[in-house]
Amino acid sequence: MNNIKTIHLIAKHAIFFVAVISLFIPMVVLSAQQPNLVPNSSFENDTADLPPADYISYMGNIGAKLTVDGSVGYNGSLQSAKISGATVDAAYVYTIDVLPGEKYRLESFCKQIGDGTASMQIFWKTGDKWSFYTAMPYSGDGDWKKAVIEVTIPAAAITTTLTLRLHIEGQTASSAVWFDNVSIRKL
Ligand SMILES: [Ca+2]
Repeated sequence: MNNIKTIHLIAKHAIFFVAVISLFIPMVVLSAQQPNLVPNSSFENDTADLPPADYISYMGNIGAKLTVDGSVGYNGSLQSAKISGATVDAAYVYTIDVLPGEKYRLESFCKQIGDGTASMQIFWKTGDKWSFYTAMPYSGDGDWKKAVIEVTIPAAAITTTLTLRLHIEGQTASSAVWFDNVSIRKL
């Protein structure tokens, strides 16, 4: 009887041990990647048909519409950030504080229909001066495309912000662009 109890006890502990190990395996895998500094990066927590809460919405012309689309999303997700009617230009803007020498990787997904040039752009500011700019254009064939930029903040910078712009210019009335799964990660 005691032997049976002992076997049950060992079996119980073995199951608990496996369960604990299995909890740690995903944490070990995830720890290889730095956290995403963009909150609500898939726009799933936003209210559809309103501007995304965590971004500044910029529009260069009256009539541009910048709202969360509740029926379109990257990789089967339900929502994304949409821009339409940007006959001049428009953008979703997100800014973080950074330090000299730091390295960042920025990613986003975009799809567009109709006319217009969509891009993911980054700027940074040293004091009052915009000191750096680069862009990664998307192609406009209606499929989701990924844009990636890796950048190192200049060692000479003193007070610096890094600004991400999800940008579109030159749309016609029937054109639309969607952005989703935005990330800024420290490398
Ligand atoms: Ca999404």
